[in-house]
Amino acid sequence: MTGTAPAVGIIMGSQSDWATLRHGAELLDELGVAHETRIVSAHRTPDRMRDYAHTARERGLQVIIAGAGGAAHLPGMVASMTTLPVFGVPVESKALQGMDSLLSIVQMPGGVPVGTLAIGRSGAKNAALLAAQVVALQDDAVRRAVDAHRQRQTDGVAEVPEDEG
Ligand code: RP5
Repeated sequence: MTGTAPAVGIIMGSQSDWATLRHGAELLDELGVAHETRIVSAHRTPDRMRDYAHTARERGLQVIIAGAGGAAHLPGMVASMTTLPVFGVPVESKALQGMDSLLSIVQMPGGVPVGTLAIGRSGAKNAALLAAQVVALQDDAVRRAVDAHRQRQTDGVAEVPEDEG
C-alpha cells in the first residue's frame, strides 16, 4: 500500500529472500495493511539493521516481519533492539533446505522472543496474517479484511474431492 504510514515492516537479509517474503507482502496488500519492504542484513549491513530496529516504533511500525536464511540471525538481532513484536520467517536455504534457518530463528534463549513461522512461503504468508491480526486489534477495517479472508478460505474448500489431471 502506498500513501499511508506503514504499520508493518518486512525486512529480509538479502535480495534472494524476496522470492519468499513477497508472498507475505502480497497478502498484506490484499488485506489493506500498509507496509514497507527493506533489505536489512545482520552481517552485511549491521548499521542499517541497528538503525532500522531503533527507529521502527517511532516511525509508526507495529510489527516487524524478518526473513532470513542460513545462519539466520536477523530476526533475533532485530528483536533484541526493539520491543515491537518480531515474526521470523525461515527462508529455505540451498544447503540445508531451511532447517538451518528454522533452528537459527526458533531457538532464541528465553528473554528475547521471536515468533517463528514455518519455512518458506507458508511462513511468509502466516507471518503476514499474524501481523494483520495484530494491526486488527486497533483497526476495524483490517479486522474485517482478515475475517473476510478467513471466510473466503473456508468457502473455497469443497466437501467432495474431484479427480485431478
Ligand atoms: C542470509 O543469507 C540471507 O537471509 C539469505 O537467505 C542468505 C543467502 O544470501 P545471498 O547469498 O543469496 O545474498 O543472510
